[in-house]
Amino acid sequence: MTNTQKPDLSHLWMPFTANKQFKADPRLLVGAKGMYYTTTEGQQVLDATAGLWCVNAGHGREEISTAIANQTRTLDYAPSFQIGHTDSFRAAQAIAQLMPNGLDRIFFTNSGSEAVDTALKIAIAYHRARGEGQRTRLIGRERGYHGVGFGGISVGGISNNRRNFSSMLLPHVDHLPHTHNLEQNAFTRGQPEWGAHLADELENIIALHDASTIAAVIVEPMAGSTGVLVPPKGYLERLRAITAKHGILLIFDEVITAFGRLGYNTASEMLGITPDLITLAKGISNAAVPAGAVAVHRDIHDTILDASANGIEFFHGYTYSAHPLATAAILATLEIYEREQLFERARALSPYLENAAHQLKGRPHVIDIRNIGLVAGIELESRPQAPGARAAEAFQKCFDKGVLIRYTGDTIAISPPLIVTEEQIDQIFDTLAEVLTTID
Ligand code: PXG
Repeated sequence: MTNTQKPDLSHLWMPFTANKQFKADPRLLVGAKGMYYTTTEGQQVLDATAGLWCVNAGHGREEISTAIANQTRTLDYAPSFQIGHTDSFRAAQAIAQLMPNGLDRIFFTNSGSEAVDTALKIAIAYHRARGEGQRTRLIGRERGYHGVGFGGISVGGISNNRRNFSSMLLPHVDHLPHTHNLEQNAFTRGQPEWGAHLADELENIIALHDASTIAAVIVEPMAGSTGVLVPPKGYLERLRAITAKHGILLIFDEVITAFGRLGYNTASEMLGITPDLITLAKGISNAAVPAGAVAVHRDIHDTILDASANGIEFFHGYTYSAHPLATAAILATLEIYEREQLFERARALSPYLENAAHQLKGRPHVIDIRNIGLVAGIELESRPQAPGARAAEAFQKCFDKGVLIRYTGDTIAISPPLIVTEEQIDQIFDTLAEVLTTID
């Protein structure tokens, strides 16, 4: 069967997809290069979402493909426990160099979900190593997305992801309020002025449970999956101050925000806030091979290692931690980011994207526009009794017009590869503007 013939669709149970609907009217991709996907129909579709927020250097990068191909010929696989391969150390060093000061110990995973669960475990192991084994409580945030492991959905705040498992989530988890508020912040460009005080809710949670029971707070600096929630000015700073005051670790889930999405190595760098751990995935390998990691402050790493008399210090890891194909892809990807100065490019383009996005104000159904770095969220008013339907229709119509957007609920998220041009940004928002006028 050639690649362009349509396969039998019945066997694949698709993730986070309306399977029945999709299979009745499938959209199938067979190729990708630069800013474009190719469909089975031969249509070129502009990728306004960098895949799923992950193909930051654009598709089909030869250097990455070559590195992966060479790697699979020379060392296809190396066990990750008790023995190492040279590029795993090089990749860890290359990642560490992009992290905020001190967060230079790297634990490899294969996905963002695994990075989150790893980070939560490290936080708990750290407190135990310090003789504070009672610090096991974890604090997440409403509307947070931290992947789909049991740890991730427990600290996460997306009720659709939690409902089926509500009686089996991790115990001793609390949630901060989310920061979304249309009355106060609708149509803000960049970080809203209103909302820093919402971080003070952490003091109430601490007062309730006592700091001595709390291991860590985990938040996305910019919440992507839930619909582009930009942190209010001062909000993350306050979370940092409160966690530091009470000896609680702060984990930034930067699976989306790291590697240039906001125009910097990390959101931490952009905002000048240093958490204790950072979770990474997606752009780390340009999504050419599944990969993830946790960047850990060296003091946390050293504390856990020093607490162990001998033998394995941390009973955790994956068959494919630092898989040779992943480390090859990571090294090649980070080299491209550096050589092409793609994070600087994203930073320089972000005012252009901001302007283009905010041009949609006044278009039918648009009740908010949010942006930060090379990300924009356009929130549509939901149809009565049919939340998500309007954005779904916009998605379908944009796709038919050759632009791939992303939606969650009734918020459209735009997050193109960092190689996007101004003309392509115009095409994305012109298409959206046109499509919005055709939707009830
Ligand atoms: N943390 C964050 C902040 C994420 O955005 C994960 C963890 C989990 O990563 P993995 O690699 O296990 O999927 C994510 C994933 C979307 C979308 O369209 C976002 C994600 C995944 C799929 C779709 O918003 N984020």
